[in-house]
Amino acid sequence: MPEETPPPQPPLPPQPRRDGGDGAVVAERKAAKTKPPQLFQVVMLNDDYTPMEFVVMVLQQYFQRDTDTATLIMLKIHHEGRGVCGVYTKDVAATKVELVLTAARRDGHPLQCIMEAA
Ligand code: TYC
Repeated sequence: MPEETPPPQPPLPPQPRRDGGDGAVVAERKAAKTKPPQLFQVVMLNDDYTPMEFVVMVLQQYFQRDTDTATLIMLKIHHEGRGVCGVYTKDVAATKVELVLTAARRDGHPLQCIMEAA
């Protein structure tokens, strides 16, 4: 008996296209590879000799604080022993510490300023 040819099949229903139908390739978004940078707080320490006015000036000049905020931060340091001047990426925090210490030593003050991981 001769082999039968299979009956013609109905056309397949249209398949969903992965390219939006216009042939364009769509780039799928990958998870971001970059982590947000580690942040550091610049902390100023109290001492008995640095004038209050100098500390307020430092907070205004190097940490962009207005006079009222700078005064509040200075008084907090004076009463509690330490206070946060601002929070920055590592390089910016290190530069601010350097600038503050340079200005304090230039004017003969023992002011201490450190950075610590936020
Ligand atoms: N205690 C200082 C004074 O009485 C003032 C002062 C405030 C010093 C903050 C340092 O980080 C400081 N003159």
